[in-house]
Amino acid sequence: MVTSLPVSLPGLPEAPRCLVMGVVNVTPDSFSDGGRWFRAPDAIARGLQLAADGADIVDVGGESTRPGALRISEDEELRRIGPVVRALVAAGLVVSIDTMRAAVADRALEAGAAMVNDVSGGLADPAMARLVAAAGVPFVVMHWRGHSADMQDRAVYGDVVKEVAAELVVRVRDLAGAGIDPARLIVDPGLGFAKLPAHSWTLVARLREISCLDDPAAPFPVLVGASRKGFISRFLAGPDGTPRPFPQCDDATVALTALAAASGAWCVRVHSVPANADAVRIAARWRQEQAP
Ligand code: PMM
Repeated sequence: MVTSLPVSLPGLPEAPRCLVMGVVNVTPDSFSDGGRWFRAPDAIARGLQLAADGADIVDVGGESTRPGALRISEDEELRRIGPVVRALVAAGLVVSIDTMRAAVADRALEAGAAMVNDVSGGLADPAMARLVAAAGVPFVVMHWRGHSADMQDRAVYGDVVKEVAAELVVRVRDLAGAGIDPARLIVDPGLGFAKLPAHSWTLVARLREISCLDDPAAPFPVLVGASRKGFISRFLAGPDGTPRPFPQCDDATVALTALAAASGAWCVRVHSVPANADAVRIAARWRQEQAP
């Protein structure tokens, strides 16, 4: 069992289908679109385009989390995201802030962001849980084992689904203990984060177990970030073994979107929206026929 759609989360759209979150990386070096939207006017234009293409939520991030990435300062992160969040909120978009820092989340929420997407699930900054609890906004708890600089050293699992679920259970309990209403939590398997390609494939194929964590009667909404990830580009490598360049992985991302949405994902986080927006609608129609 996964959450039945629509899911009601304060400040976020409700739809009887998987939602589409469009990505605006205000970074010079992100995994998949490095540098294209680094200047604020370009990032704002990109966010508006994603919404025009059908994104339900626009996710703004100022810090790259590509494997091996080093952290930037808080001031730099604030400088990158501030004008972009303000402009997209002013344009009426539903904005999510992708950050591991409470101060950055705070500034974005003040500017009108509707949710916090923390790839560390609140582990990187001890102030994050209190901030989110006080704000009462939806919070994405992604599975995370450490910062990008050396996270791939931690990609060691016996049973990846059981271990990711067990570690998410601990996060959910800690966050609830810090005062966050569990009904505002969204879980995310963290594809590519301390995961080898085989781990990401297993997780994306078994979203139901991630949704349910330790209680099949109380599933969580699941966010899936497969778009342009390394496990796709490596799987689609050319005959000489060269991974397929990220921008050419969008068709494959759409295929995974359809599969994730058909298995009940609440939202997919994607870099290019139009075909993914079609895919979630096709999946919803498909699911209608499967209802008992
Ligand atoms: N992946 C990236 C950044 N933020 N947030 C969530 N919740 N889930 C993800 O999988 C995720 C994320 C890295 O991707 P990018 O730098 O290519 O956008």
